[in-house]
Amino acid sequence: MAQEIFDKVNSILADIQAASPSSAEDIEQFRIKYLGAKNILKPLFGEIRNIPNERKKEFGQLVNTVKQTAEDKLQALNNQVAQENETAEANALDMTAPGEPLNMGSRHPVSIIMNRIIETFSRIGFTVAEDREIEDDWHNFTALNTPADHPARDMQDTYYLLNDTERLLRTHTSSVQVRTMENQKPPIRSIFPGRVYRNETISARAHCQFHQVEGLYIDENVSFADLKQTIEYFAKEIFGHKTKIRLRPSFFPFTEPSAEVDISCFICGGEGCNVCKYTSWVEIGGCGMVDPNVLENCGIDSQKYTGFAFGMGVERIAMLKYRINDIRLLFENDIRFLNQFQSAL
Ligand code: 2NL
Repeated sequence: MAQEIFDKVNSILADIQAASPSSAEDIEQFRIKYLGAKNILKPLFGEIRNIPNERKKEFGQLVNTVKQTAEDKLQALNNQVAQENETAEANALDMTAPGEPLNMGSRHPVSIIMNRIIETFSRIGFTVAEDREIEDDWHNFTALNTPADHPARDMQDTYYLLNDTERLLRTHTSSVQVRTMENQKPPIRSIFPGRVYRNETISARAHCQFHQVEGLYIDENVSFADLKQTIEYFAKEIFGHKTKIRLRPSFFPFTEPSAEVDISCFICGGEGCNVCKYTSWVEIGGCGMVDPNVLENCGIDSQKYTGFAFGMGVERIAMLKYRINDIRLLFENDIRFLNQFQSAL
């Protein structure tokens, strides 16, 4: 009688060891059968009284072995299923699928124009110089013949540093030209691109920061004719070869004589339109012969050397070329605006 019970338990143990449920459902059936609340070992406990005392301990150990075996098997089966799921997930990644296309960026219109200006002057031997945006009074104003009572120096027009009124945000890249003249001997033939600041009320036409390219050519016998030829070359390269230029007498503290640079209207070609305000001419910058005082301030012998200088606002050129009617569009970085320059590289 007792032996029969032992045999039964042993056969259950053999069944557990032999079992190989594979689906989640079969594993659950295995759990219910051997470890569930109504597992098949339970009824055997009732028969424990039929086992002689000297074999009760042996029976207890056997039943524990059966339970432990079932638990270990279940654990192993669950681990295996988890592993298989992970592998299936990894296999779901199709390594041969084509990649997601990268979003291509585009250059900012100001950068496009800036690069074109630099390229254009590079071709006729101008090098590029850059320097700091926080300047001192000397390099931004004094060396440039700009007297202390000049309106440009007013707190209203220039940004000064709070605790240091000697320092300011440069209002033009002429400050870089001063530094170049102080540090280099003529001939000097360079352009000076960079960001500049003016204390303006922001509107469709003005901003408190913008970009400039200025230029400088100093050597013996540099003449106004050289200036005019250089400007004409530049205007034709940027606005097309039919472009004409007009130099209109003007005033800058750092040049004498000075002139505003106009180009023939590249929109209407002289018919009259909104862009040229029915004048046939569009202003693109200013220029002049470097004032001898400025040369002397920078340690250059004004008896021996002459030079010309010019300057233009890059935003203005970009707005003209791309027909942009509000300068703020160039600083807002609205992706819908910037995306329109994808192909303008
Ligand atoms: C404009 C006009 C100009 C200059 C910039 C310059 C620099 C030195 C000496 C002499 Cl160091 N001149 N720069 C000269 C004439 C005009 O810019 O309308 N800019 C936006």
